[in-house]
Amino acid sequence: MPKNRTFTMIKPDGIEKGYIGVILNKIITTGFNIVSMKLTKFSKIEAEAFYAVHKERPFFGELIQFMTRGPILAAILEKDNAVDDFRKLIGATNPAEAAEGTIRKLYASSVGENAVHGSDSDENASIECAFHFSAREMY
Ligand code: FUP
Repeated sequence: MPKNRTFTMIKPDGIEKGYIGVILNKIITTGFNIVSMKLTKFSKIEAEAFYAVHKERPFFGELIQFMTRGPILAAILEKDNAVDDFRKLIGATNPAEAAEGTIRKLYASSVGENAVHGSDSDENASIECAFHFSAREMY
């Protein structure tokens, strides 16, 4: 597989619980190279734009409230087959259904507060990387 890029966030719950270090260690030791990274915070308008695809879902309000309640760690990761391999590393959206050893199994507490985000396609990875990083911040 050629090298490609995916976008991730350690979400506010992961930051609050002090999991930045262990989650980054898992990402790096799995073979992902960090090409961009920043601690940042969504405004309400930004979070609504980032999650616009979920606008009509019943959990949208809760999702926006959660994603804006504290900082996030946003990063661009590079690896062979990055999008699919990162989805495997983070596990199912609901940590109760996530495979053993996955980041969500280890560090998430619920389907809403699930510690990390990972892009679900190459196309969305590009959109999400560009949402948080300018061209000169993508190394
Ligand atoms: P994922 O791709 O695994 O992050 O999951 P989705 O794109 O389906 O959902 C995005 C976010 O919406 C999840 F990370 C958490 C939130 N969500 C809920 O709060 N409740 C749900 O039932 C589904 C998703």
